[in-house]
Amino acid sequence: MSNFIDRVKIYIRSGHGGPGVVAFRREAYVPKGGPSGGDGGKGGDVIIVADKQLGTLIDLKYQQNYWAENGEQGRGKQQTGADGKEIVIRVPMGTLVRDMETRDTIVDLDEDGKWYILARGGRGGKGNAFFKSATNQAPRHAQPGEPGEEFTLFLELKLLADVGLIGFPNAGKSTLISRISAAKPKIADYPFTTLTPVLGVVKPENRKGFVVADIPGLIENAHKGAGLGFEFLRHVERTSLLLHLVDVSGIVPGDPVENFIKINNELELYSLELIKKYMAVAATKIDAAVPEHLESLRAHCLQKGYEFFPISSVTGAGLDQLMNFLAGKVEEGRKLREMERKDQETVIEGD
Ligand SMILES: Nc1nc2c(ncn2[C@@H]2O[C@H](COP(=O)(O)OP(=O)(O)OP(=O)(O)O)[C@@H](O)[C@H]2O)c(=O)[nH]1
Ligand SMILES: [Mg+2]
Repeated sequence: MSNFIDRVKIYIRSGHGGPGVVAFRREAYVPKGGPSGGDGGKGGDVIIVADKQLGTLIDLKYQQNYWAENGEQGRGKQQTGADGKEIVIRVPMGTLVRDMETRDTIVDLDEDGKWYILARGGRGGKGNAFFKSATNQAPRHAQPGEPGEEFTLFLELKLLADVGLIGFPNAGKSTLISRISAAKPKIADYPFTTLTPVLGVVKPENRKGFVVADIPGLIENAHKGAGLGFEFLRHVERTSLLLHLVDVSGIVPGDPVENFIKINNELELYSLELIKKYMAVAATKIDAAVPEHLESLRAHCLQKGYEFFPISSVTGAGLDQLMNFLAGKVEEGRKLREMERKDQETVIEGD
């Protein structure tokens, strides 16, 4: 099994509250002491937190049960029992917690350090000291603790990146990310070299950095499961734009324009949201280009209104221009989202 796991099922249970107790003081020379039974402790919570150090849900594949401790029962002398220890589940940034049955999203852990209480520990029961009153000086009852909560959850990781690389196997996606970032994915001249997504941070000079996601190649009929199917497209769903890489060197079989259209059809079959995303096109391997391929792709992109970048990850041609463009687009996207967020806030304040 690969180390990259992006979907897991887990079982969680918060701790039960400890029961309150019935006890009476025994003191020298006091024939009958008052009620002194303490309250039970609170059960432990189950908490989930996003950790940017993590990149996979693999740990949760091996450990699927998360039970927090129960609260202790109350003690004599009006002492409260100890609270049960909480459990903290650490997951990669970008993990969505969903209800197992409905698949509704319970929480989106989309920021480092963001946390959420998945199950609250039960309250401890009151001891008999609590029930002492003017009319009942010696209550002989205590409360049981509240039960904890129990859930089966579905965790799904959707990586957070700004730019998603899309293209046929061998289009040169991994070579590009290895050239523009510190990421070092495997590169080879056979299809499906990349089997799991890889993130790389790009930092062009004088620009804000951004994150690029390299995912396994797509082929025609991916929607029917061909190749690696749609398995990894969820990891570009949250990007602000897509960069579609098209080989113009002839290493990828077929006509580049037809290849480009084939992949776009697959994206559309995957989700209408994805195909609506902004897309730019990079013609790859121009150091070894078949001139007609490069020109027919350029003409198609011009006609369809796609921003077009001829590049070579070997010689570095066109890369600065492309990185500048991507940095600008990412920044635009961030500003737009920031504005949308502010708009929403004003609406809430105006309510
Ligand atoms: N001449 C030339 N070859 C390139 C260039 N970029 C990539 N290649 C070669 O193209 C082949 C495929 O490159 P990869 O980067 O592994 O392609 P990929 O798109 O990641 O492929 P998958 O992981 O299989 O989807 C490798 O043999 C690379 O060396 C380029 O700019 N010029
Ligand atoms: Mg690759």
